[in-house]
Amino acid sequence: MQRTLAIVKPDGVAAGLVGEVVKRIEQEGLRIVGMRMEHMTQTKAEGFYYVHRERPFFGSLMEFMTSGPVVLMALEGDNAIKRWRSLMGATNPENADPGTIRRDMATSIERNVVHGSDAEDTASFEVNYFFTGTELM
Ligand code: 3AN
Repeated sequence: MQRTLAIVKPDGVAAGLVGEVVKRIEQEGLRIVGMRMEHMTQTKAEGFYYVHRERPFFGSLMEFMTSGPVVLMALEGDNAIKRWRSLMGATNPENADPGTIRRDMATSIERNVVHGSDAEDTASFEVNYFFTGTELM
């Protein structure tokens, strides 16, 4: 049993894609154990993407991630990290498999609709970054 963090990014929320993303998560059989909307501050976004702080796209990514509200979800299930990454598709939508969220809905490598934790240690950090124990069902 694993937990992972899912985010519908500002582009996905603005485009009205929350329902479609939630539908795909539920159809995959992943359980949503936490869910909240938040408009991230610069500080909150910088802390979340700390590992990317030296990357050339960091400033632009911060601007994008703070440009509007996101939907945060904690997902639970067997192999949840990998299953959610499979639903999402590759970071660059041009390389994402047909039928994935990013291939179907993303407009660029930056504005790619969703986020998902990529490993057990980052999943644990990311779920705890946004949810307290009592917020997880
Ligand atoms: P993923 O979200 O697939 O785990 P990461 O962790 O490598 O990808 O990147 C985090 C976020 O940074 C991506 N979701 C995307 O919004 C942005 N990003 C990654 N690579 C680039 C890039 N080359 N140019 C612009 N933005 C990028």
